[in-house]
Amino acid sequence: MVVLSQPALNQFFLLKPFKSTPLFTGIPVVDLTHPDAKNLIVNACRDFGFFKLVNHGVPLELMANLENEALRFFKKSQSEKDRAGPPDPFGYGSKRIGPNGDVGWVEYLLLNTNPEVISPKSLSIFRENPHHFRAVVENYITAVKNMCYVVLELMAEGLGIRQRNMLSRLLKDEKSDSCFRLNHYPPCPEVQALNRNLVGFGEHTDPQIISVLRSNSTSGLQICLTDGTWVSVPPDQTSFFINVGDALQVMTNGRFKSVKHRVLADTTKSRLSMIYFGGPALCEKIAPLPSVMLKGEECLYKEFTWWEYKKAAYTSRLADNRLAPFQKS
Ligand code: GA4
Repeated sequence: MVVLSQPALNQFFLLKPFKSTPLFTGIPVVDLTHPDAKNLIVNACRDFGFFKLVNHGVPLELMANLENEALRFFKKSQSEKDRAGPPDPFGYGSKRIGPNGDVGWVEYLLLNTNPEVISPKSLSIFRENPHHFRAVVENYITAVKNMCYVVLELMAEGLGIRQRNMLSRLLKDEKSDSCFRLNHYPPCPEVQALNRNLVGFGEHTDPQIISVLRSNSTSGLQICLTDGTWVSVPPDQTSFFINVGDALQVMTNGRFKSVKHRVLADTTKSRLSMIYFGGPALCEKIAPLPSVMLKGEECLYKEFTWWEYKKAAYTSRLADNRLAPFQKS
């Protein structure tokens, strides 16, 4: 990534007056092997829309292998990386996020995880990048998906849904519209002198059902608590961080909140994160699940297909409330 001068940084990236956010010690931690995991998950999703998952069973080696391959990719020359872009939406992207003018101090690879519709661009990324990049990505995603099914099944149980696979089936569907993102936030020493924060990835909620994030040990991730306070998430490279997405907020009729989050770039250390976004098939109807609703409870959202929601999402800016048009007045 090209190092920018101070005026250029000001021009392109949202620099906020520096406000130090201490590492927050109150992030809920869920041990996947705990006998009460289902209730811990439900409470965390209700109170934070976010939790840290430990004892998850995904071999740490898979994370390390992918981190190495990703770093190998991001170390390539700009022109080589650009050959894997632009992101449409899949492929390599730098600084520009989405199609509507959002920018951040980040470069990334956005990949489709559905083998049925894996885009030619993703295939060419793997062809041009040997060292088993593809196998390493696939091994990681397979393990994370399996873990995610367990989380969603416990969640369904905790919500009192009789059909355990009510949520996990959406991701197990071979047409599930899930994707995977590798984000690289290079260090930016220039910003230290400015006493400002440099936005790596601006505030947003994830559109899908659930997101599973793993990062290296560089901090930067912040979440917005229900009272509107932003707090920094202490990094933990051996654990996963789980986000509730917009679709799950709708399906639980607002019991779970999709968590607003953002990433600030670091002045000295690079941050590497890998995120699996579990989404339903495009034709899937999203609406509050009758099995979570109480007798007489009003639906807060209109029914829509995942395709309708995605179409609207891609006309939005990152910070927009994408659920607003689907809310019942
Ligand atoms: C946010 C979550 C995922 O990173 C993502 C992003 C997507 C993109 O980068 O192409 C979006 C963004 C995300 C939400 C609104 C639209 C679409 C950029 C953007 C401005 C891959 C996703 O699914 O939605």
